[in-house]
Amino acid sequence: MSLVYILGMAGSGKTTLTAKFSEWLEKNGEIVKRVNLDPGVVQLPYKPDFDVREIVNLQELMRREGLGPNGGLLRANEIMLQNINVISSRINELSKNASYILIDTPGQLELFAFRELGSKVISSLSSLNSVGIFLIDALNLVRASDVVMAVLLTLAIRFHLDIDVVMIINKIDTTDQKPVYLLRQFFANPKVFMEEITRENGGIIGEMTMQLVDVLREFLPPSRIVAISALKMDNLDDLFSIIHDVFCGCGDLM
Ligand SMILES: Nc1nc2c(ncn2[C@@H]2O[C@H](COP(=O)(O)OP(=O)(O)OP(=O)(O)O)[C@@H](O)[C@H]2O)c(=O)[nH]1
Ligand SMILES: [Mg+2]
Repeated sequence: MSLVYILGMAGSGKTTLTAKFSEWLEKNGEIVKRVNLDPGVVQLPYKPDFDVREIVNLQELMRREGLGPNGGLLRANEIMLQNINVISSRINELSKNASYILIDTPGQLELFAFRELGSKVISSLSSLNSVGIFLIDALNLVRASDVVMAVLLTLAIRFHLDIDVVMIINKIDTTDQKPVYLLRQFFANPKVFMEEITRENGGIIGEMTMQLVDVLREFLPPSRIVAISALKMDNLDDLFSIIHDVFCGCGDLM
């Protein structure tokens, strides 16, 4: 049984991927459960097996307590934390009859990845095999410095949540291969990547970024680059394969 946390910035495609990847896994014979941990989502393109809105629904909460969207989100976060045992026991229950559980996380990355909620959920389920998928919108990977930011964020999430996190480029149907090229250079060809950085940023920023790249490469193992289209269900076999590699600690690098 594998627990897959689907993480990413607002609008990166978490909910779409939860719907489409679960459909893909089922077509390939897996038993899949879907969990929605976003209290603010209005409509889901999949039928959740556990929906956190049973505990707290952002729209209702805002109305009831007269809160704005940000205050509402913080309050919803607090209520989810108070109910962490319910959340983890419901997910644990689902794990008894599943080969995969896909967890769709809240729209605001920081709510799950950088506050107490995510690490509490993950540590309460630490007996289950867990991996994080960090979705990056291909449209946000146009410059080498965007790659540095994406890698930094991936590492920050990994440190905070204390699980393996793999970077996945999403919405590849909307761009050319530039995002894949840039990420590949970062891992495979640091010299070319550094040249790209120097072209983009001169002076102190360029110097700082180059030093940062050296440090990041030291802490991030080389990885195959997986670029998918959740919407069009393209390359979901690559996603499946990289998740499998994380769990078995095998697979080819690059
Ligand atoms: N072209 C394209 N659009 C996509 C893809 N994946 C998601 N989208 C679109 O991106 C928008 C946001 O998708 P969601 O799945 O709601 O993203 P999310 O990360 O769950 O959004 P929040 O939960 O609000 O942060 C929707 O319009 C999707 O149809 C993709 O692979 N390609
Ligand atoms: Mg969503």
